[in-house]
Amino acid sequence: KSNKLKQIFAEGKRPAMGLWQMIPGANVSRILARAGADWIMVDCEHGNVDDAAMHSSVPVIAELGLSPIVRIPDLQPWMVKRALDSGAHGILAPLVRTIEEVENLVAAAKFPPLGRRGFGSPIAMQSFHPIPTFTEYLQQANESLLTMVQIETQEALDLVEQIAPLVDVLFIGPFDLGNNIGHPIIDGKMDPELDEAIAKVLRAGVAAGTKCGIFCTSGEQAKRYADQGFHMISAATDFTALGAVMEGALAAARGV
Ligand code: 3PY
Repeated sequence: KSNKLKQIFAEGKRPAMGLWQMIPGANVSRILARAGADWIMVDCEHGNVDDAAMHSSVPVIAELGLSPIVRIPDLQPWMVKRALDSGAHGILAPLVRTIEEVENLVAAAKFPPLGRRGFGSPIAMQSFHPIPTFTEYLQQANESLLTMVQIETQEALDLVEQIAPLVDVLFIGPFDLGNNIGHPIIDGKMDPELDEAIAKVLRAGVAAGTKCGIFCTSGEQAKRYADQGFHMISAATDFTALGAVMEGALAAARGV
């Protein structure tokens, strides 16, 4: 119930726009949520967000009506369990390389008989409105919680048509994808081969009926991917955005 991101996907009228949280704290989550996003990525891979910080951010985002999504640090099933038990509406797994890894992640995210997730979800249930009963949560979680993997390695790019039907979202990490296919992003410039790799992921997603997401570093870039048909796009990251605003204020104060 009330998984905003899933609802936007189901309506299919517009892309779901998100913000990226790397700085820990419920107040950071609150500011990002009130900025008007549809979803917030709580980044436990590269962000400074540990298990306790994840547990304080995820409920705040959900209570404000957005979808909290957790990027897990690595591909361990227990990380999927912690993220979903904290109340995340979905998980994003970085750097997948094999079908087996994807299948194991999906199994970790689903209750039996579809998967191997353990049941103990009173905290997770608080992330939905109205709060479901234990039975309702159990009955709805497999269908409602979103599984997402990052397509950002050569191996995952080669397998993308096979990965697409297994997950809800193929999410491109353009920096890692560029690095891993031998065309790193330099000074914000993307090689045509990286553009083609990104287009390939979108084609595979569209063919399979799987949503496609991408990490962006600016609203302008996010708009370009929205125009191309991406379904889930991040527009800014707290750490970078905060620095840019502070720098701008100081420059203005100094008249430069
Ligand atoms: C990438 O661009 O590689 C990402 O995963 C964004 O954090």
